[in-house]
Amino acid sequence: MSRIFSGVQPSGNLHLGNYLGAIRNFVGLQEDYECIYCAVDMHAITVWQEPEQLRNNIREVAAAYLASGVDPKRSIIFSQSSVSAHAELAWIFNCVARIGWMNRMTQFKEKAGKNRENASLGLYAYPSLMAADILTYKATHVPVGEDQKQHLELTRDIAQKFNNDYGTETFPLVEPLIFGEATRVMSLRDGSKKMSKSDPSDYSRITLMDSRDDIAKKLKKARTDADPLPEDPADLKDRPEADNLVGIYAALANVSKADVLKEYAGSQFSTFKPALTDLAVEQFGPIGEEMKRLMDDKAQVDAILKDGAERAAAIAAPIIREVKETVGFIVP
Ligand code: AQP
Repeated sequence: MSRIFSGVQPSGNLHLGNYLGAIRNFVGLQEDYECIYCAVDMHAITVWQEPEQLRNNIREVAAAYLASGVDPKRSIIFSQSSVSAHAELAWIFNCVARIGWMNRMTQFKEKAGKNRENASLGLYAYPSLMAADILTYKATHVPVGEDQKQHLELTRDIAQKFNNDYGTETFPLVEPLIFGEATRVMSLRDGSKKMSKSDPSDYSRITLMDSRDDIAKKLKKARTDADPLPEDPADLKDRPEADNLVGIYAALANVSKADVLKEYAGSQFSTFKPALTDLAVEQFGPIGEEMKRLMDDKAQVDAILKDGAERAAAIAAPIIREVKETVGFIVP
């Protein structure tokens, strides 16, 4: 059976983009793949995290997986730092990857901003750790949003260079799995920026734990233009904010943008936004409730994370051993 690995950073404010781009798809994949889902806490500390808040955010990611329908008996749910193979393989990959490859990563440029000299070394080496996350388990498929495509290409480059350098077939070349109409959900305040946990404006995103009132308020304030919705999705091309809201509706309703426009062509946003609010509340209401319940039951979440860490470590152990022997380390 092919193996899936994917992760979400526990950096708080889990949002609609994380859900539609990643978490929602994790559930269905359990039918056909062996799935390993991680709270990637070592990635999160590439930018400053308050320790107590981080612990809470790790549980929030686990709760989001569980509340969305990931079954912890069938799939593995754990935190990255609890399996040391990730860090060990990341170091080996730091020695395989080239500086020039890292220099091309657009996410580093976006996240480091203008003050690049002051960014952490971890933020720069992030894609190498991401490659290690996936290849520690020799995963073959990775469900992600569009924004992670470049990092997955780099994972393939690292795997290929490792295999070539050592003359082995150690690592598979992973394939991204990108689903649906909202593979890149944009900010509600600015249709040119992706929806993100770290955006300073709460109004830029809908989070999984938002109440009905929060969702209604945020969608009401969401930036749009003055025109009614068109009939043809192609006419949304130069209307990024409108395109984003139609894409979100389509993804939540599991239909195409064309289907949404069949129903709402000619409507103003004053009609469309309340309909979108109802749809979002219908989907996120139960997930948010269950997340809150789980977050109040730390013992249950921690037990699931512990069990997941043990099962993940058992898969990683022979792989990391093989890699160390290939590199020429003496493995006691
Ligand atoms: N806006 C988005 N649209 C679709 N998918 C998205 N993802 C993130 N943002 C969007 C997908 O969510 C998964 C987890 O992402 P992450 O936690 O690793 O971090 P990120 O991609 O850096 O996401 P954020 O939310 O923007 O966090 P910050 O603000 O901390 O950088 C990934 O599969 C990603 O594709």
